[in-house]
Amino acid sequence: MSSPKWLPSWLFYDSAGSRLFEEITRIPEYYVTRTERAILAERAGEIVSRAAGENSLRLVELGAGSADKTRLLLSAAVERQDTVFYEPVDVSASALVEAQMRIEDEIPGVLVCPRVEDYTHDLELDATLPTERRLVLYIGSSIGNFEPGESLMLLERVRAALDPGDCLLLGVDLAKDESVLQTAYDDAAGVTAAFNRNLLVRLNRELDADFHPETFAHRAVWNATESRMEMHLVSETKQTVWLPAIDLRVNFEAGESIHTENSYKYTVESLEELLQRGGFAVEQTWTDSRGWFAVSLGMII
Ligand code: AVJ
Repeated sequence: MSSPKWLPSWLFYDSAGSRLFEEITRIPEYYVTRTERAILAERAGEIVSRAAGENSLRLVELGAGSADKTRLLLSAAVERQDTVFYEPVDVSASALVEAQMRIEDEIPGVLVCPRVEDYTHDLELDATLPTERRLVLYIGSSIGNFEPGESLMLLERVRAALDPGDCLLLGVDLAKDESVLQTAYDDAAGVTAAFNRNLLVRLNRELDADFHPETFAHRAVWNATESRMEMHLVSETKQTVWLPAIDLRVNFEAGESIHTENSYKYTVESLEELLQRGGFAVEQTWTDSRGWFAVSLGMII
């Protein structure tokens, strides 16, 4: 048993967890989604024409479409060209089918070509025409869940699947006042706490475990040294949990935590440095008026 205890944050996203995250994006304290959306609403045309240059654009998204944020970019692309190919890449076939139906229905001119693939392990894209460029979207601060070394590897892998002239649009949350971060990850309505505890509910269901989720307190902590928000589940009592499906007994001291998530916060400088180290030339970075979120366009030279 590792100490301190931890669980990987991808475990959050079973169907209940995905629904809870959708709910988080709408709570008043969670500024992340609406701040990025505001940047894209203002800048979509600029981003798309910057990425396209004189060429036509094919959009690729890592993840099955961040709903209305992706729509802003697709709509901007459809205004420049008759047909826009959109390739969402996701491990979940059902999420891809849903994205395909929604987008083809809502934005005439977009043709969706879904790819069931784990982009954290390998990425293979359709070949492009000589007059076509790719714009890969990795938005929503999804990269924030990766350790710095993993983020770099991910960008290098994306880069390897691209050709000169292709672009990556990377959206990251920026470091800011601790109290803003704190309330964003520990909201008054307790939605984030439910999202965090849902991990234990999932282990109960899928591994027959006997966690009592209500005996684990939700904690959101700003780690300034690492520039990341952390989420923890803290056992309020000394207890033992049994996970029969994997034949494991786990002891908790009162006050002992399970580290469930890191959400890295960048600066414009650290974002641009990451892109450059990943092999992209930074074309431009856009932020909102408060400087809370940044979207940066990198190009393969
Ligand atoms: C989906 C990874 C961008 O880090 O802000 C929301 C997940 N965790 N509230 C984030 C999350 C707690 C979210 N990301």
